[in-house]
This record gives sequence, structure tokens and C-alpha cells, in this order.
Amino acid sequence: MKEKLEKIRNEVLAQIQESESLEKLNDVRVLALGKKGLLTELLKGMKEVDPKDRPKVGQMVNEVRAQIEKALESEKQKLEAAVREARLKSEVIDVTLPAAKNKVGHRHPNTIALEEVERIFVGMGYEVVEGPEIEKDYYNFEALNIPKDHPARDEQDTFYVNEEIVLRTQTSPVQVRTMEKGKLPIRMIAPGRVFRSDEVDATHSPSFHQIEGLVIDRHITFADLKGTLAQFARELFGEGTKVKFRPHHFPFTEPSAEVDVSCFKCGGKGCRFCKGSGWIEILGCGMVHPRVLSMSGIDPEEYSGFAFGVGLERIALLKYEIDDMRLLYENDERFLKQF
Ligand code: 2U9
Repeated sequence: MKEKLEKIRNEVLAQIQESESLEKLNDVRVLALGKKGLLTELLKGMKEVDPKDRPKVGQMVNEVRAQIEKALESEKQKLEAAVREARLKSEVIDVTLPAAKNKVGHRHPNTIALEEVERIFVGMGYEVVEGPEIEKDYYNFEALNIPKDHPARDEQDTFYVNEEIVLRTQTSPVQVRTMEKGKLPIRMIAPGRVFRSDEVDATHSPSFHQIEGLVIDRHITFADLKGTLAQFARELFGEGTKVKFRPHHFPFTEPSAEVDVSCFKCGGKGCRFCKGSGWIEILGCGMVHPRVLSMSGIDPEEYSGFAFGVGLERIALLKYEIDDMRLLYENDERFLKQF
């Protein structure tokens, strides 16, 4: 028994010395002291030892266990120190290296265009109001004079969440909610994300941004609408910009119009940019339909108003001469840093 114990001790101590890593050292610990380790196995042989010698042998086993544990601990500390040393060496900081460059972000063309439009309307006394992107069918359609069977519902390819809830197809619901509050007059713009089930191409996306405007007061006329949008066009595209109103139809405005601006590239002579016509279509507008006013609790006999809607991406594409809307959604740094 004694020889066996000596042998185990010498072999284990030698293996501890030879351990090159903490993992290997742990293997040796398990081999020597583990549940099925050499010392445990040896203790199983105690049965054969003369009972009077057992306390002595027990003591010897305990001494060897203590020796091994001590050697394991000291080797563990040595190996841990070596690991620490190696890490510190590899992590040396070279203070002479040039500093990493900070990349400065750029505002997105949509953001630049939106801030420009907001600046123009805030300058005319408008408030900027936002609202939910997930809307009640009522606010997106019904309250805008677009009942359930109206063909405009098909044109707008709506994403339905359920029978009553939609992803808004326009920001008009924000204006309906403002009208319902009953505080008049109203002079507001409602910018925000809208959704339509469109295929992606150079001019379409299932999610884009609109800015809609609404003015309601006593004695508001089409002349106010024309003057406002003409001023807006001049501020956005340049002093010499002319506007042209073409009759159109929207369910929520009557009369309605589409607005073209004279081409700011060629000044209206006709070029590649305006496809030779000298005009560029830019927004839709009209006098708020009396039914839309009365549905939100405003008396159309006392109040009138005008509204307009414009695609933010369309403005960004035109102003910054970008020929593909998809570039606005990819957020490629090489594209964005040009603005
Ligand atoms: C209320 C009443 C009327 C908002 C309007 C348009 C005309 C329009 C399009 C332009 C391009 C949407 O982004 S686009 O696809 N919009 O032409 N929008 S009048 O009329 C309103 C809004 C709210 C209460």
C-alpha cells in the first residue's frame, strides 16, 4: 500500500510539473483526486489492510492528498500568471499609432427635404403635427369621404391589419384627428410614413413619406390655396418658379387640382429633366370637401379650407437630381455622403 501510494504521489507530482496549461492541470487533478481518481481507487483497497494499520495508512493517504493539492495550487498560480503575462504582452497599446478616424454621418436626403418643407410652412405660421402609422379604417378612409365601396380604396392598395385597422395610406388621418378636436382655425402640415401595397421600382415603394397640409378658417378660398402653393414652390425651387393648376379629382377635396412647377433645370423651355414639357408634376390639392368638414364636426356653412399632399421622396429625388427612389432606402454611405 505504501509503495503504491509513493508511486501515485511521484507520478502525479511529475505530471503536475509537466502540465503546460490550466486545462491539462485540471485533467491531472481529476485523474488524482476525482471521484474515480487514483486516490479514491486506492482507498477502496483499505479493506485488505490490517485494521490496526488502517489509521496510519489513512493518515498517509491524507498527507499525499495534501501534497498533491498544494502542488496543484502552486502550479495553477504559475500557469495563471503566465496567461496574464501573455495577455498583457499581446494587449500592449502603441500610443504612437494615429487615432482611428471618427466617421461623421450625413443627413438623409429625405430629412434635408423635410426640414426644408417644414421651414417654409412654419415660416407661414403652420404647425407640424404627427400621428399614428397604424390607423382606423374610419380615419384613413370613411372620414375622408371614401366609403367602403369607393374605387379609390383599390387604387390605394391598402395593407389591412384587420377589417377595421389599416397601415395608413396617407397622412390625412392626422388632419381628421386635429379637426375633431374642434380648435379652429387650423393651419397644419402632417409629415410621415405611409404604406401602399406597391411593387418596388425606380418611382414606387410599399413605404414612403408624405407631407400633407390643411388650412381651415372662415373665408378660405381657392385663391388662398393658389397663393400659398405658389409661394411654397418659389421657396423650394427658386424665385422664378411658376405654378400651373390642372383640374383633377380626389374624393376628399372639391374642386381638386394637380400642380405642376416650371422646370427648375431649364426654366420651362423643355429639357431631358422635364421630358421636354417644361413642367414637372409635384403635388395634389383642393378645397376640403364640405362632407369631410361636417363629418369631423365643422360647419361647412361657416368654415372652408384647403388641403394638399406631396410625396417627400418625390421632392428629394427632384431637388437632388436622384434618378432612382431605391437609392433613398438602401442607406449606402457612398450615396448618403454626397448630401
Ligand atoms: C383632409 C382633407 C383633405 C390631402 C390631399 C392630395 C390632394 C394628394 C398625393 C400627392 C402625392 C399623395 O404622396 S402622394 O401620393 N396627395 O394629391 N392630398 S389633397 O387632402 C386632405 C387631407 C386631409 C382632412
